[in-house]
Parts: sequence; structure tokens; C-alpha cells
Amino acid sequence: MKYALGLSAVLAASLLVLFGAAAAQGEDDAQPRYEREAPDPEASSAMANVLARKGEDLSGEWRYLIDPMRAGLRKPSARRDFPNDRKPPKEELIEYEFDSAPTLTVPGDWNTQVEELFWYESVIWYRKIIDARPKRGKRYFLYFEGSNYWTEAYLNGDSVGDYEGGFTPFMFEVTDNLNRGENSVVVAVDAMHDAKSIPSFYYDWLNYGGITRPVHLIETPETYIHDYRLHLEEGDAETIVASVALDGPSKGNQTVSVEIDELGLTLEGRTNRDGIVEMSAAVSALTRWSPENPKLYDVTVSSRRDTVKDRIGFRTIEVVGQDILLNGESIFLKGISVHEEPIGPEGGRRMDWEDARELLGVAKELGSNFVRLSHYPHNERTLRVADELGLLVWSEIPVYWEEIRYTEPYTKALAKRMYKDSVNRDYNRASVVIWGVANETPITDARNVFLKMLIDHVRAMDSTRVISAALNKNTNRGNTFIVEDPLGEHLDIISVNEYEGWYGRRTLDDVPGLVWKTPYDKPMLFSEFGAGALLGARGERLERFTEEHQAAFYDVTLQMAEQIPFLRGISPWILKDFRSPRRWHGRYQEYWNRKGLIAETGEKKPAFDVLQEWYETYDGPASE
Ligand code: GCB
Repeated sequence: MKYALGLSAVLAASLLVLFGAAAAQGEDDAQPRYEREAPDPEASSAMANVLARKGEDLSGEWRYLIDPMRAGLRKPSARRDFPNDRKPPKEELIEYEFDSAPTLTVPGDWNTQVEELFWYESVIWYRKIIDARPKRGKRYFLYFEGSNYWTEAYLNGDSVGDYEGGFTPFMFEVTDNLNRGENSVVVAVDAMHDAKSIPSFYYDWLNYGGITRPVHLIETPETYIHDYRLHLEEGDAETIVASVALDGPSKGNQTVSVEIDELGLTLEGRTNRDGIVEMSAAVSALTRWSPENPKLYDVTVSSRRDTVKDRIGFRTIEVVGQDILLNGESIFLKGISVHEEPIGPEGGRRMDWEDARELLGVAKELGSNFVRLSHYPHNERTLRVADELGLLVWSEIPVYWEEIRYTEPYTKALAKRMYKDSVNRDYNRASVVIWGVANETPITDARNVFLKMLIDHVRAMDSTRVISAALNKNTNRGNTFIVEDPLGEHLDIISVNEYEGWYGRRTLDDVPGLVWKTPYDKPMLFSEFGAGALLGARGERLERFTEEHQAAFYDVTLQMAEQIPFLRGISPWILKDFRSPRRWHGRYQEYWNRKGLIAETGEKKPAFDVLQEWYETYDGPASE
């Protein structure tokens, strides 16, 4: 589908944006979504490893109704009572009907499924009828792997919960709402962001709306394994440390075990009153996970009535001086940044196993050992594929650009909550080594306080990884850039997005002569650099949007990179062209950000080869 937009569609979309913005500022109190309470950052996250759980995958066709004015979220009216999915007697007036409505495929964004929804950023009501046979003594959960941006779910007319955040999983218990036989699941998804959201209004990707990731109806025993976390600790011996958390009426004083047959390891312990147990044991002959050998072990976690299986790798990551050490060895991160869009002419926000393998397969072909999964937590499948392929991962939440409300308690709570849900989901992924806390957030006192709070929060949850943030290069004296953002003090790795030769006044010829300094004795990454090129656009070396310009940009930037003694990796922007509403150029962009090394169709641009060759030959600055 190619989007030649009618003016009316654009107008309608901008009216919706304005409408949403006004509501966000509190000018319209009747907008129920905006009267919301701040999320509870301490509340329990969704259960770990949903993909290994027994349940019904609710993927497929869902009926949908478009509700641009959020009428269904206002005070109840039988005429628009979407949650109840009513089928009243013929004489009663209602003004909706799901049975006759069109369908959208879940998982998937709505923008690329229906032409008239391409720019749509308000509410859609989804409905699916499911048949259930709930069993006594079991619990049931509606589990959403991800839905953008705000979601409320109803089962047989009752609200079972709501959630804010487009990229992290959430679940609602429905044990008491599930009928034997037919059940109506209705889900309202609102794609609109507001001033308190993360991200806020302004970002450089398409705001793909909808139930973008799979939904499951999960069945567990009454007391089940809610969470488990394993990691490797180094002391005199290599030790596997595991903690397990049960949930349910008999979670306390229960025997729990973690087994890794291949290592001959069985950990056993009893849970405390809160249902939590921590166990550890030394192991011998452990093969560590690494990009060269992404070894994963089969792990079985068991409680009296529940068992979960996983595949987990073990490695260490730390920063010592200006070095990043993976398993104790200095590593240069040969990376590439990636958005969550599958390869294909449409873009979209849908990432099944095949899509993830295809996309990350291109990163491997490039010679990468590292991906920056920007700018939000990606689909769980992508992380598991990174585990399998041996790609180190930087994962982040979208604290992005200048419009985040740093002093707003709501936004603080939301950031903490998003990070909690993200760490909770990915703790056991060996591939994830860096938590990114922000992207290009201009320095102010309020931002420094906010991000310090977030760094402390992430460190308290996870001491097995390092922390970074994609900073702006902040001081420039002549040809010298000094990275002295005060946040650097709290980060393990200093990362900078730098676009000299693309944005700004310098040309490509200036780039190799640029000098980089930092007062911090820490490793630095270029978390981004890149230049736009339309596949097949040919021209002079200095002509924008041509393949020649992009390849030359990579050439000079890599020359510059080789001169920086404390540079420990790069993740150029970006693997694949991606949709962005901020890219208007009719000949080159057509609402695509063209900085990809491959086009949306997967075809390579010459800059791909330039970087691939560099990755074949360069292993970081020579050590002194
Ligand atoms: C950036 C942003 C990224 C944009 C990119 C660009 O610095 O972090 O989200 O897409 O620049 O293409 O301008």
C-alpha cells in the first residue's frame, strides 16, 4: 500500500492531534483517560516468560470500531456501551455493533492494515469472542505483550484493568470474569500521547497504534511461578544465582527448584512468607555466552504445582576504566541501531519470529556483535533471537528529546514503571548488557535529577548490567568536542549521538579532523551517526540523499572514530529505513527516514559495504 494522502485525511489527523493535545493540557475534564492516576511503580509486573506458558493465543482477526472522539470512554451511555458488546432487543436504540464491524489482525498496528487509519492517533475498540473452559483451581490472565499507547481491557463488560505504555507487557487477572463457553473480550486502545506521556508528543518514528504484539489468555495453577531470575556471579568460583517468586495463596514456605541438567545443577530452596526464595551454587565447566559462542542452557524452574522452562545464557559485563569487559575481556561494540519494523515495503509494527530473525540476521551479516534496540523495549522475540544469534543488546525506554515532563510526579512514576516492566521481562536475556535511560535530552537541572532518579531505580533492580544514555555532544571548541554532560558522572558508559557532516554546518571533509575529549575516565560509544540516502539515488559525493554521500559519510566518520582512544563501540543510525512523519521530502523521503543501510525492502545501499568492511578489519583502538 502506498500512501498518497488525501488532504482531508491529513486535516482530520491534525485535528485529532490538536484535540488530544488540548485534552492533555487539562482543558477538557470530560476526557476520562486524562484524569488518570499515576501508575504505581511498585506494582507487580506481568509474569515472566509468557511464551513458555500454557494458554490460548488470541492472535487473529478482531472486530474494530473507530472512536476518534473517545466517546466510549466518556460516562456510560447504552447507545455507545462498547465494553458490554450489547445485542439488545430490536426496539432499543444502540449506535454500534461489533458483529457487523470490519476486522484488524492482532498482533499488528492499525496504520499499515487499513489505508484510512494510516495517520490515526486516537481510540479504536477491538472485540474478540473467545470460547473458554475455565477449570476449578486454576487462574486466568489476559496477557498483552504490548499495545500502543494506552489500553483498557474488558471481559464480558467488566473493566479488568488499564495500562499506559506502548512497548512493555502487562496482564490482568480474569479468573473471576471468565465464563464457561462464550466470552467477549473488548479492548480500547488509544494511540494518543500527551504531555505526561513517555515519549511525549514529539519523536522521529511513526506512532503505530493498536494491539501491536500478541495477546494471550494464560492458565496457571492457583499458586504459580510469577518470576525467576538467574545470573552468573564471579568470586573464587563461578556461581549461578537464582531467585524465584511465587504468587498465590500458598506461595509461602514452598519448595522451589531450578535445574540445569547440562551443568548437573539443581538448586532447591523454600520460599519466604512473600513467596520469594534466593539460591545459589558454584558450577564448573560453564560455557559462557558470547557473540562468538552464544551458548544457552535449558533451565527448568519448578514449584509444587508449576513448571516453567527457559533457555538462558550466562555472561558477565562490566566497565573498568575506559574498557567494556565481556566475560572479563575488553570488547569493541560493532553495532547498529534498529527500530522495531520488519523488513518489507509497508513498515509496520509487527515482529514475529521470522521477522526478528530476518532483521537481526542482517545485523549479523553486517558483522555486528551489538544492536541498539532503539528507542523503546522491543518485542520479546527480538530479544530471544539476539540471545540465539549472539548479539549484545542496548535496550531503552523512550525518554526521548526535550519534551519529557521531568518535574511531573506522574511522568516520574511512569518512567519507573516502564523500566520495571522492561527489566522484569528481559532480566534473563544474556544478550541485554546495557540499559539506556534516555535519548538526546538537553541538559537542565530538572532533567539531571529525573535521570539520576531513573539510573538509581534501574541499578537497584539490576546489578548485572551497565547503564548508559545517548547524550548530545555538548561542548564544541573549534574542531574539538568535549563530552561533559553532568549525567556522565552517573553513567557507566558515555554515549553520544553525533551527526557531523549531516546535520550542522560542517561538511564531510571536516569530519576526519574532529577531535573528541571527555573529562570522564569511562568508555564512550557513538550511539548514533548516520546520513540519509534513497536506495538507487546516485550523484556526487557531496549531494544529499545519494548513495555516494551516505557511503562517503560512513567513510569519513569511521576515519574519525579510529582516532578516539576511549571509543569502545558504535551503533550507527540505522539498519533499515523506517517510517517517520517528520520526513517530508517528496522525492527522497515520502515519510520514511532514509538513514538505513538497507531500504525498507531489504536491499543494501553501498554504505552497508563500507561498514561491513570496517567491521571485518577494525577491532578497536590499539591498547597502550
Ligand atoms: C536522532 C534520534 C533518532 C532520529 C535520528 C535522525 O538523533 O535519536 O531517533 O531518528 O536522530 O534521523 O535524525
